[in-house]
Amino acid sequence: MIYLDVPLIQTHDDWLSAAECQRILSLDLRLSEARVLYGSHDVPVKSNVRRALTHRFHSDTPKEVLDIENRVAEFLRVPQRDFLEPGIFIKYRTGDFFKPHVDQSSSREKFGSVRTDTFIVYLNDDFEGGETFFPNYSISIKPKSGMALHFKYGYPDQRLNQTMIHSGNKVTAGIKYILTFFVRDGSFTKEHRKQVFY
Ligand SMILES: O=C(O)CCC(=O)C(=O)O
Repeated sequence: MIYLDVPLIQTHDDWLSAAECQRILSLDLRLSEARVLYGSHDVPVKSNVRRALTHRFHSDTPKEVLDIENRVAEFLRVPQRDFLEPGIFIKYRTGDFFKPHVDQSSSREKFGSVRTDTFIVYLNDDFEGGETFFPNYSISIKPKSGMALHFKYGYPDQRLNQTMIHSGNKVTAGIKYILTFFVRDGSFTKEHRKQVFY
């Protein structure tokens, strides 16, 4: 369903099957408290902007997740496979949240590229709260198991991109699980991977 054309906000029902969601949820992943990059030196800090547990896939990416990464890259027609950052698994416990923020990274100098698109796959929906909300457009996406959310902010007009503020609303009961992918406008190398925190 297209919620907005420009900047694009679109969902795709049943992007993953129930069995695929289950397979990801049953992976034995090492999770850590989410951090964010802060300040002009991109220092990783625990932040009151978000509370969640995350796992960023690196060289140990299980085949199930690699398959999904490849599908995301094909689906979004990224010009090169490494324009897609490796996936991030996010677990929001009851009370966890991601306050309004933008996903663009300010680090073109550090990474040689910036993010242009976000692709979120909701892995379950047996919880309350946890909507993805775009306050500037009053668009609220209610997670559905297997559904993907794609939104863009790689337009030439930076003011337009800045309107793509969004939040992961507080989970008020149960646990929410998602996979998040970011597309960049250039290669994201193994060296870059070591420098990101999420
Ligand atoms: O959890 C959500 O619904 C949103 C996640 C998010 O904002 C992000 O990963 O940038």
